[in-house]
Amino acid sequence: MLRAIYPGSFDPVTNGHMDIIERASKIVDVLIIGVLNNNAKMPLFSVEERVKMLKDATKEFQNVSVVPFEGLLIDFARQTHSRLVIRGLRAITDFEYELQMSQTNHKLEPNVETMFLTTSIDYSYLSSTTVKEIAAFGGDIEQFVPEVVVGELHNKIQGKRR
Ligand code: COD
Repeated sequence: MLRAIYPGSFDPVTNGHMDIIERASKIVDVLIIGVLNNNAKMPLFSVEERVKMLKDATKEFQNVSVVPFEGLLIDFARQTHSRLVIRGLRAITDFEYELQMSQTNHKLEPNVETMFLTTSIDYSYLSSTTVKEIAAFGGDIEQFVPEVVVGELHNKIQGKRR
């Protein structure tokens, strides 16, 4: 049985992440989405909020689960008995960081491999950061994120303005 983790900040989950989740879930037997719990990164959403949105967005996928994690990614892979780390690659700008991360993780744990799925053309420009910026300026984000995120992001931004 092939178990994989798809780790990230998911602040918040976008349709680019969803595309990777859907495609990866067809390749592996079990896909565990790991949501980084690290306040030093100053996320807009708490880890509980990010996990909740992801659970809602992925509820139709039978072999996908969502859990928070802290500390080293490779320890999370060991704890979940996963042999594979899934990452998405958008542009050449992602490559340097991803290469360094996958090589470091492989040094730390040679039994865990990283597999990259290249972004779909439809989502190659999309990031959580741009979605937050569009929402902050009152733009329409419906085409960029799962339905659950639309309301949560507007509420969060309005709450910050109060
Ligand atoms: N299309 C395709 N893929 C996408 C898109 C898109 N539009 N948008 C994002 N992605 C991919 C990203 O490339 C990434 O692979 C994944 O989705 C998650 O993206 P993010 O931005 O939510 O998550 P990151 O990149 O911030 O996650 C970083 C980690 C949490 C994985 C990293 O910080 C980590 O491993 N932290 C734990 C500490 C650790 O182990 N450090 C040592 C590692 S060397």
